[in-house]
Amino acid sequence: MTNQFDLTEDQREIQELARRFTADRITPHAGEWDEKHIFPRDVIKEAASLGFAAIYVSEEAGGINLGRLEAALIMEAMAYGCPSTSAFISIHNMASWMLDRFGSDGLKAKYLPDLVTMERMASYCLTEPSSGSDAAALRTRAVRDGGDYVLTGTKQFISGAGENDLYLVMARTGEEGPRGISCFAVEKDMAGLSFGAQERKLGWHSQPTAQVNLDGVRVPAENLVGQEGEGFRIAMKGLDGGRLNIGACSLGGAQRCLDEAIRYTRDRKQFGRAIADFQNTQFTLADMDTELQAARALLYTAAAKVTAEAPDRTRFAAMAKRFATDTGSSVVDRALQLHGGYGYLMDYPIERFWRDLRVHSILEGTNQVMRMIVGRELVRE
Ligand code: FAD
Ligand code: 2MC
Repeated sequence: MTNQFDLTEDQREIQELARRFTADRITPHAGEWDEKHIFPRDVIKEAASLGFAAIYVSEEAGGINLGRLEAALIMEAMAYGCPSTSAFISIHNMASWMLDRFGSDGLKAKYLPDLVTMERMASYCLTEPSSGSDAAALRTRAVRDGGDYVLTGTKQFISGAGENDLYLVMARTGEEGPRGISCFAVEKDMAGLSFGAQERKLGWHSQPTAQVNLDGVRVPAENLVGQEGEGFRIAMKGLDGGRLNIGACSLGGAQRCLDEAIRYTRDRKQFGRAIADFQNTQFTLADMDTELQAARALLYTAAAKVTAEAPDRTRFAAMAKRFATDTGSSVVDRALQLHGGYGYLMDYPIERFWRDLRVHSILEGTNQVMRMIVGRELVRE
């Protein structure tokens, strides 16, 4: 029975690979990336060389064809060094999977070889200035004109905007609501595509965020991903996995802060003893560990359900995202408190994790929207 809850040998191996890569290539530099707003393109491409850019992309398309639990393990491991960089790679994975799963053979052949190596990097464009949580109200239009679609509209808060090479854009080809939405692969240098100024953010400094403006962009009809009207469902299916990964990024970041807090409270002395000796410290650490373990167990269960395409996968992914991101932020906050004033300084990594994890309760669907997804399903007749 106990084996049921253990990782397999293969899963441990991939986790170990991701941990080693993080320790060597991410952790030593993450503070500088944050402080100087450096986008570590080369290190991200190195992650791709390990297969981490196409974790659940099929082998025929060049991916490593693993499940969502393996993806969560990799994201969690990389977030131990830098949640922002790990999350960036997660979004690329989500977009690449959408192309692999729903794109035509021609579209896959055109883009996936460069996406799996991250020779080209991909963004996911759903949010608009007037539609965030209510994503199905989006206004960007795609009008068929001969062999092309002409796209016009604005996408807001797009991760990777300006740096990335391919944009999966959800746009309206038909009626109001979710059924009138289609998904398009738009290249960075297509005429009419431009980017807003880089947003100045609380965290996620190692990756760019900006508006994507589409001003009559002509996109060949073969760049439609899936069928007309399928775009919203494709976008939501992508997010089932994306939400797991964001939750995993919170778990990895919070685990790092818990480990830092254990180390720090053993060293730091007040009132003639290590602050780790105070019962308050031990109780706080105990709660942090307990809550992280609980969040991890839920997230891994949800990941197994998304891999298996279980009927309740969307509800579990939403539950796990909500719980892991709230728990992660709360654990980091307590780690900061245990560091006292030093936790507030950039000399220690905690404040960076505090800032980076904060946005995980907002993006890929706010935690209120996650509750809405879960609650609606619970009371559905
Ligand atoms: P709103 O939808 O306006 O919500 C404001 C508040 O109202 C929230 O607290 C929300 O929970 C609450 N609310 C809204 N509706 C309800 C309701 N029915 N019941 C209860 N409460 C409700 N989007 C992309 O498409 N691609 C990206 O790559 C991307 N990257 C991002 C990167 C960053 C750094 C950030 C900050 C955002 C990113 N986003 C991206 C957008 C993100 O998904 C949205 O910010 C998020 O979905 C919320 O939308 P909104 O900001 O418009 O807030
Ligand atoms: N998988 C498959 N299909 C899904 C689905 C899923 N996970 N979720 C919804 N659908 C289908 C659903 O079955 C329905 O199909 P049909 O028309 O055949 O009945 C259709 O999509 C519409 O779904 P809803 O009726 O649930 O649509 P509604 O508009 O009521 O609510 C909601 C959808 C609120 C769940 C969605 O708008 C949402 O998730 N909002 C949050 C937006 C969001 O997460 N943005 C993240 C942007 S990306 C980001 O932040 C990054 C950092 C990358």
